[in-house]
Amino acid sequence: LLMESGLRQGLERQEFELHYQPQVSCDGRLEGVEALLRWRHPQLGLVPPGRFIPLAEETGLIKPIGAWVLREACHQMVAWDKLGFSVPRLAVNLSARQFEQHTLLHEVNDVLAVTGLAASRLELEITESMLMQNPQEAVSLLGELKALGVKLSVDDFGTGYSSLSTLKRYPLDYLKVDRSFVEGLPDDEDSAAITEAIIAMARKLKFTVIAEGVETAAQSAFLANAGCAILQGYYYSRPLPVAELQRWLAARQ
Ligand code: G
Ligand code: G
Ligand code: MN
Ligand code: NA
Repeated sequence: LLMESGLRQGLERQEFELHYQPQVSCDGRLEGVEALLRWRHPQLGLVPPGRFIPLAEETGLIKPIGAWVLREACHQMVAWDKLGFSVPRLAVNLSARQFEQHTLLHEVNDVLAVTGLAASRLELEITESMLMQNPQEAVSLLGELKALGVKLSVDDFGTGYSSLSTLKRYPLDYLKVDRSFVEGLPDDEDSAAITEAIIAMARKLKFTVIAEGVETAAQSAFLANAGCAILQGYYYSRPLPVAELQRWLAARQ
């Protein structure tokens, strides 16, 4: 149903849109937003990324789509600045195919130059598997991205096979604890032990820890107490379209 030609047309017809999910510090300040891609299909309605990103990866269409995401989200940040909304940081997910490309460096450099967004306000999210596929390439690409001044984070941490000591070889700033650990908090003893251990070790290794999938006050309290710096999840807000995020921001100011 979701064919390659549909994806290509979707891009041409501007059917893609970004939703933004807030990330907050333990004391309730807005730390940033994560941009999350959706496809507003004329027949199917709002299609989540899990339904089309695999095909976009396979066909290579993720390259133009990913480039659009980066440009759109950085332009949005500057638009919020002008409107007086203070969104400190923007996180953008990268796909494996984008990460293979050397053009990524130029795309990031260009979008920062064109928009004037401070590099330190842009965070690029990569996954463990992207690091492990080609460790040498990853080290050099991440080093070059880091030299631009952008922040780097590892998404879905704990679901892959990398250890914190392996991650320390890369110039990463943030570590996002996967929501599968957060899900069981605070009652599941294994989830609690693993989450506490990850946070404690990550902190000693100077990563800033972000917890994903925080859905309850009890999870939030547990994570704050364990030393997690930044929280993201439905408890604070679902990913929101621009207008709704602006209402969310206005209500807090
Ligand atoms: O928003 P949702 O939970 O449905 O996202 C599902 C997955 O899609 C997540 O793993 C997320 O990282 C990924 N994703 C969301 N937006 C983007 C994007 O712009 N680019 C890439 N490559 N992945 C994305
Ligand atoms: O892989 P990545 O971390 O980029 O995926 C983010 C995805 O997680 C988004 O699709 C978003 O919709 C989803 N998400 C965000 N917060 C929550 C939450 O509190 N609970 C659940 N179940 N999913 C969430
Ligand atoms: Mn992510
Ligand atoms: Na994640």
